[in-house]
Amino acid sequence: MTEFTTNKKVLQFVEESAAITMPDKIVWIDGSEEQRAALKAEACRTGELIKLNEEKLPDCYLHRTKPNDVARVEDRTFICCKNEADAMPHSIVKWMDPQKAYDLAYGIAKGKMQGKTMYVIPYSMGVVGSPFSKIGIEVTDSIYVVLNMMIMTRVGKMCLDALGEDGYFIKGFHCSCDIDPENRYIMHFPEDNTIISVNSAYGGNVLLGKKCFALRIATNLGKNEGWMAEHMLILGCKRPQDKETKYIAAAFPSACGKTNLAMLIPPEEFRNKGYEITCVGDDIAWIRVGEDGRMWAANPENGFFGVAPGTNESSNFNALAATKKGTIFTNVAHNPADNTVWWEKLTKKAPDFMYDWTGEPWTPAMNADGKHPAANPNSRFTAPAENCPCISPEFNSKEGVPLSAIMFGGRRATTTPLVYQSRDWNHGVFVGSIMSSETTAAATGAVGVLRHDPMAMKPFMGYSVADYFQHWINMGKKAEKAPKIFNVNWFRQDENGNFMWPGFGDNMRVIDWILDRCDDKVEAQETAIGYLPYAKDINISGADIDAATLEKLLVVDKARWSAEADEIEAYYNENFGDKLPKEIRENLATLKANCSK
Ligand code: OXD
Ligand code: MN
Repeated sequence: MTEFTTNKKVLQFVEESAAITMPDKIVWIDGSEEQRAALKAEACRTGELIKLNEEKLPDCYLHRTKPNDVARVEDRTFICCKNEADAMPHSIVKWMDPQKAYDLAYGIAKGKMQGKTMYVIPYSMGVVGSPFSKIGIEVTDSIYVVLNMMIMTRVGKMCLDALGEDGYFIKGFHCSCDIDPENRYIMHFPEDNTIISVNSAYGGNVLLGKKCFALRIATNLGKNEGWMAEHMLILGCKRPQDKETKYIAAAFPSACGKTNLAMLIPPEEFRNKGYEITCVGDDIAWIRVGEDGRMWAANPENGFFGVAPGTNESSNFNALAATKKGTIFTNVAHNPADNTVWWEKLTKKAPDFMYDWTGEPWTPAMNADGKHPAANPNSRFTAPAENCPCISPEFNSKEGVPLSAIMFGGRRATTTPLVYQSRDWNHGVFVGSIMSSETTAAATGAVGVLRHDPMAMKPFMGYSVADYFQHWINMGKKAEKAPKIFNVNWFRQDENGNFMWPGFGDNMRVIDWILDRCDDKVEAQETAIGYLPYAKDINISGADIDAATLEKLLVVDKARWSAEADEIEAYYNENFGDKLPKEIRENLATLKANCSK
């Protein structure tokens, strides 16, 4: 029994978890600073965390995972519902019978917390008391998980109070076990609102509020309750010509610059005119249709679990600033000279001597061939959102923010132009469904391989992808003033493999066109794939790009698109067959017809 709650289902979940894992003791996380300080001290004592330079990085810590446990494991991620057809077709996550899954996972976790403490974390995704908020209870044997959850979510007794005697919650069961990659499982039971994670300690697999709850379980909740859970950043854009801040949600695959876009600093010319970007979220958006017919979005998280390599003063000043206090760094390099951290591209020159992400001595010469970076390519920072200098004043809004536009974008060296607008909502859903992108280090497996990633949700959809497309179509019908849908590609390359678009802050120039389109303030050219800007309407003054290159970025090559359409058709047929919504198939037919004209 505990003084924390009388909710019988919570108590039962905790008791049952303890009966399986047999911890020496159970500690409830109350969200207090005292408890947090004690946990940090204990983790430093055991070596789970290394305390960093208090003057340069106050209240910051370094953590190293096992080398076999540095990314999400998509091929070991399961949706476990009774009827396989409810989860499938799913192009990446697998299905398992729920009873088989419970037996397997609980068998693996049996007795594995002996000699350890089981922590019980009550947390909320979303501002407690808002219509978006959903409560979770995660049990874990890892202090690292507790401390990360305290940054990434809203943790404490208020979550139990919000649940009351009988409210429903998402059960999260995490047991580090032996960090055995052969017995690593990330399992989701949407019918029981349960998540199980065994044999991992890497964030994306164990901070169960994030991908597991806020995306895979939440997509199911959204389908049943009529809202959407998406892998999207949310940004606010203030422009001198607009009366109000406009909001955009944007979906990109992992490690494709969502955090950078969400915290963008506009180019000087724009800043001088009064343009400003504020960040509501960098990874996940929960979206509901408001009474006014607009779509309203909220970020269910409370912190940033960002990719460290590549983050620096110029690529993302705001993210770097957010990591300067109260941050946990995972798998970055340790600079013993001043007890700080380092990762590739943090500074132009690497320090002369460091410990790499595995804790081994490292010098820049060891990485002459680029194969031995000091920081793991998927190393991360977990930083409180409130640290971010450009955090939106609406970050804690209970209603969320109204969306003017939705953007999709992948990493495409060819074919996809800098930006285009869909003809209507259903065409926009089609545009999201055909997203493909080159793979990154955020998941295990080869990097740089082009793969389909519909809505950047391929690894995160909690049910059949075809049903998920249908849900998008239904949501468009429900929202009388649905946002306009766009596709962007910052990653187009020239014949020599150089990026053609400067990206980062200059993406403001594209956002500006997008918002003008939302207000019908600028004409566009109708092409085979949708509406494209006239080059004159993208303001490139002061940018490191010439007019000829911009023209090239706005070309729609019908031959390439025709080949792309054939490939999309084959992908649809192979993966979704008859389950593909007719609206999507119709848009494919239009694309094919347009390309052959
Ligand atoms: C993330 C991811 O950590 O997408 O956000 O992998
Ligand atoms: Mn992500």
